[in-house]
Amino acid sequence: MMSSDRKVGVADMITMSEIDEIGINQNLYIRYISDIIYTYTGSILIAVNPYKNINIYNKEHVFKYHTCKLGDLSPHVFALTEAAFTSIVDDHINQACVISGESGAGKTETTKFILQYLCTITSNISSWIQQQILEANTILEAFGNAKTIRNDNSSRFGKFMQVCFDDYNCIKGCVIQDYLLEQSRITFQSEGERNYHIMYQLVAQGQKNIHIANAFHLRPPDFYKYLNITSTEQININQESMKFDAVTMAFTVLQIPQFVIDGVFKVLSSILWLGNIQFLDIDGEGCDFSNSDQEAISYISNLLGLKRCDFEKVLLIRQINVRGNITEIPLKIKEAVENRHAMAKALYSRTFTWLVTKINNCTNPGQDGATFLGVLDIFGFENFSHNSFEQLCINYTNEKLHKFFNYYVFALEQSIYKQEEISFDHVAFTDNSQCLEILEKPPRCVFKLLTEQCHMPKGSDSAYLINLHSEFEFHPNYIKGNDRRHWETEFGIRHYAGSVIYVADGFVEKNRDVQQDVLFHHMSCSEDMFVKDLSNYQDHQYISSSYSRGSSKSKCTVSDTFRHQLQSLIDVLQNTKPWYVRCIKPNLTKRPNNYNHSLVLDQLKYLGVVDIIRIRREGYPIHLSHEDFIVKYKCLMKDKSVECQHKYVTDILETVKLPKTEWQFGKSKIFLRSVVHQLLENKRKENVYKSAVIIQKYWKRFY
Ligand code: AD9
Ligand code: MG
Repeated sequence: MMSSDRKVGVADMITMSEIDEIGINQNLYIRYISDIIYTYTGSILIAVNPYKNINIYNKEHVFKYHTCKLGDLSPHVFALTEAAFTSIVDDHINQACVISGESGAGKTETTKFILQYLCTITSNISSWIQQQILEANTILEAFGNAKTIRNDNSSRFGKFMQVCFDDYNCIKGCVIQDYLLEQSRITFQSEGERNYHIMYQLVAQGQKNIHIANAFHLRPPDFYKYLNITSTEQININQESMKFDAVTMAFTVLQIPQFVIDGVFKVLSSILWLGNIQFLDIDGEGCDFSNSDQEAISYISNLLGLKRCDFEKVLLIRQINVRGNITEIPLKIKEAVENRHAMAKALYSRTFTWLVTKINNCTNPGQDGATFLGVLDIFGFENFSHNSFEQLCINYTNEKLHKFFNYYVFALEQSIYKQEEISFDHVAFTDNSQCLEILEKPPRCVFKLLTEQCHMPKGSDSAYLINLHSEFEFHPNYIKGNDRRHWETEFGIRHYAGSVIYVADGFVEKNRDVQQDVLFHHMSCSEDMFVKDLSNYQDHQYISSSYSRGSSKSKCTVSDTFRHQLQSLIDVLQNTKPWYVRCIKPNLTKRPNNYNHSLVLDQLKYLGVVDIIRIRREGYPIHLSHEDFIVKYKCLMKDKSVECQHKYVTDILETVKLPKTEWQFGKSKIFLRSVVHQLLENKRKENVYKSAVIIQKYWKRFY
C-alpha cells in the first residue's frame, strides 16, 4: 500500500485535501531526505534527481512492480511503465511517456529505466531485439551527449523512441526520431564544457592502441583545437577508451559492418583535423594555407578519400551559380574560417542522422501496424543570460508540449466530473494558444518572418528584428527588448514559463541550412564506401517535398523542418494515451542530499504541477465520498441520525447558505469549491470549540 505518514510524506499529492505549492514542495522535500525520489500527482509521476545511486532499479524491483497496479506499491517509474504496458495488453492503445524537466533533471536516466523495465519484462529466449534497443542508446549517447556546466552527460538532441509490440505483447522493434542536434558544439565549447563524448573516446583509444592511431591519423587530445582541453580538466584515457570499446560493441550488436564503423571514425578524425587548419590572409582579398596546414590537408583528403586539389579548392574558394554559369570567388580569411567550421558541422550532423537511420533500419519492426509505447526525452524550457535561435526552438517545443499537457490535465479532471455525472462548464485553465500563434501561425509569425529573411539574398538579423517589432509591437506575448537601448538587438517572448529575451544576432545564419554541396559532391566520388554513402544521404533538411535542387527559395530552413517534425510528434502523441514524468533538479551543483526549495518551486511552476492544482481549485478541488463528508460534518447537525445519505449531505450543505453553484453532487462523491469547504471547516471548528467549552464547564462543576 502507498504510504502517507509524516516521516515519508504523501505518496499521491492529489489525495491531500488542500494543497498549494509550498505544501507540494515540503512534501517532496520530506520524501527526498528519506531517499524517496518518486511521488505521484494523480497519474503524473514526479521524480527528484537524487544525484546518487539508490538501490531501486534492479531485477527484483522490476519483477516486484510487474503485474502490480499503479498505486499498489510506492511510486516508481517502473509502476508507471507497468501501467502503460498493461494498457497496451488490455486495451491495445498506443502509449506515450512524456518526460520533461530542465537540463540535468534526470530525463535521460528515466528513459533508460523505462527501456530497461520493458526489455526485462518482455525478454524471452531470443532477446536480441531488446539488446539492440539498449545498445542503440549507447551509440546515441556517445554521439549526441556532451559535458555541459549543467550536466556531465547532457543530451544535445531530443528523441522520441517508439518501442513496438507484436500481437503477443513481445517487443518486435523500435523506431527512433531525433530532434535538433546542437551543431555549434562541434566547433566551439564554452568554459567547463566539452565536445561530444565520442570525440574524446576515439582520441583516447588512439593513445592506447597504435594501430587505431595510425589508421585514423590520431594525435593526443590536447593537439586538437576542437577539443576544449584545459590544464585543469585532463581526459581520463583509460575511462574514455573503455567507453570506446562499449561503443564498438554496440555497433556490432546493431550489425553495423566493420568498414562502416571505420568510415565513421575516419569522418570524426577529419572533423578534428579540420579544426586545426589555420589559413593565411592574402591582402584582405583571399587566403591560403600555412605550412603547418599541409599535414592536416593531406590527412583529411586521405581519410575522406578526396583528391587533394579538390579538397583544397573547397577550403579556399566559393562557387556561385549565376544563371547556369559557375563563378569562382576566393574566400576571405574570415569566410574561409567560417566555411571550414560549417564543413565540420555538416559532416558531424550528417553522420549523426545517418546513424539514427541505420539504427532504425536494424530495429525496424516492419510495416504492419504494431502497438507502441513511445518515450519522449526532449529538452526542457531554457532561459539563460544569453538566448539565441536554439533556445527559441527549445522553448517553442515546450510551448507545444505544454498545450498538449494542458488539454490532458483538463481532460483528466473533466473525466472525473463526467464519471460522477456533474456539470463542469466552470473549469478554466490558462491557455498558451496566443503564445503559440505568435510563434507559428501563418502567414505572419516569428518563424515565418525568419524564413522569409533567410530566403532573401541580403537577409539580415537587423531586418528580421525590424519586421518583428513592427508586426508584433502590440501583441500581448511580445516584448520589444529589455529596454530602449536593446531594441536594435533583442526581442522577447512571454512564454507560459516566463519571459525570455532573445538576442537576434545569428538567427538568419543559424536558420539558413547551409549545405556543403560541393564538399559532398566530391565525397560522392570517394573510394570509402561510408563516405560515399554519407554524401548521398538525404538528411532531415532534404525531406521536404518543396525542396528542389539549385533553388534556394524553396529550400527548407532549419526551423521549417523542425516545425514539421514537431507537428508530427504532436499528431502522434494526440493518438496515444499519455503518461507524464516531471523530473526535478534539486540543486545546481549536481550534489546528493542537497535540496534547494526555491529552485524546486520554480520547476514545479513551469512543469505545470502547480497548474494541476490550480485547475482543481478553479473547478471543484475538494472531492469527498458521501460517507467521509457525513463523518466529518455531522457535528453541524442537531439530528445525528442518518436515514438518507443524499438528503443528509444536502441538509449539511444548506447550513452554510451558499449558492448551489459552489458545490455539486456526484454519484459517489461530493464536489466542493474551496469557499464552501472553508466555511464548513470554520463552522466545524466553531462547533468543536463550543463543545470543548461545554465539557470544560461540566467538569468544573464537579471539581
Ligand atoms: V539534459 O536536458 O539531457 O542536459 P537530463 O537528461 O534531464 O539532462 P540526466 O538524465 O542526464 O538529465 O541526469 C543527469 C545526471 O543525474 C545523471 O548523469 C545521473 O548522474 C543523475 N541522475 C539522474 N536521475 C538519477 C536517478 N534516478 N538515480 C541516480 C540520477 N542518479
Ligand atoms: Mg538528457
